[in-house]
Amino acid sequence: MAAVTASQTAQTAAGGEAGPDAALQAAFDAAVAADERIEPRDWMPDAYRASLVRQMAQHAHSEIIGMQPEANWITRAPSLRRKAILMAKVQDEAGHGLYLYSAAETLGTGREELLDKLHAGRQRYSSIFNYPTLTWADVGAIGWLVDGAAITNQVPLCRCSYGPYARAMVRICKEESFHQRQGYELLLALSNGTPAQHEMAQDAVNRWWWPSLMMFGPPDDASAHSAQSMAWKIKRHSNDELRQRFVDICVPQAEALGLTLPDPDLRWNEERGRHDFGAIDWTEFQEVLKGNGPCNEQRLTQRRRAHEEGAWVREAAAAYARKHTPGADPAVRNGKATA
Ligand code: FAQ
Repeated sequence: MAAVTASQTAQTAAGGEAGPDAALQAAFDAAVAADERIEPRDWMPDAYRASLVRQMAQHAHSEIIGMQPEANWITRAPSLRRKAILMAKVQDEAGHGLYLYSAAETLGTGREELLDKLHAGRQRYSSIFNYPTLTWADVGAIGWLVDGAAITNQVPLCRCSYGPYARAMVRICKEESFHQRQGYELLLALSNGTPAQHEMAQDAVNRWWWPSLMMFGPPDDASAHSAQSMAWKIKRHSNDELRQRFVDICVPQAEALGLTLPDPDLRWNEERGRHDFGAIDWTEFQEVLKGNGPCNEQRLTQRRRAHEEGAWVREAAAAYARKHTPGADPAVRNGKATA
């Protein structure tokens, strides 16, 4: 909303009949309708701000908790090449978390507060990261399916109405697309390998397929936030629409991989021009959201431990920043102060 800041609109509105709030709301609505970006300095409704913080925090938390399942395999990667790729990928996910926490901070919510809420179990992260990585093939299945689902969901977020979130997503999507390809390439190598390797790849796909479909969220008729988020152009498509898009993308890719998607009801529907697919186990999804998935406890415990063990890094970085801040107390700059 480049042209209208909150103070400008308030001044204009002061002389009008509708009052400042109505004028600010009208300017915001007009900016959203015109597909302009809302920027941090712009006025926005409290509920829009709160919903963005909710979604962006959940997204940021997913990126950093999402490092855990694959990081389990860094020490056991089967070659130096695979290890280097996996380390780079896991590091990218940390970077995505940082972009997203920074973007959320532009809404006035500090990352310390968001992390405290995550650690206290008061904010969510994606259900998908509560499943275990049992074999090396799971690294491939995560890249192909989990990163693939993430891209399908996140490419439309590059056009999100909130500028900092949209811009963060552009960069994230470019990196996720490499992640998806590395997973696909890994699975292809296993699928074309020995019978045992092929079976390992198939087993991983069998376990990750349904949880990947759940990543898109509850069905549209049970999605509490979709209608409002779509009206605000935070979300551009509904959960079911993106899930369908993902299924349609995956079917030919699975064929090319020589792997079977574990759904007997999956078939092309000529009339709809889309694939029909089987019923998702929403009870399992709700249980995972309640904290009862196979790895919920392990993931949060590990996250809290990593945060505690990283306290000295945060303190050192803050001390370094203070020391190099122009105008800081010279004693602090010279490292003589202990505060
Ligand atoms: N897991 O009303 P809706 C990644 C919650 S990043 C957990 O439909 P909304 C990269 C939802 O928060 C993956 N909770 O909600 C990577 C809400 O709860 P609340 C993360 C879920 O926001 C790859 C309630 O259910 N991506 O994978 C889930 O309109 C590999 C009602 O749902 C993003 O976060 C779920 N799957 O739509 C990293 C993308 N689904 O807040 C490492 C951005 C729903 O009322 C390795 N987020 N819930 O307590 C979004 O697009 C949306 O937030 C949705 C949910 C689509 C996830």
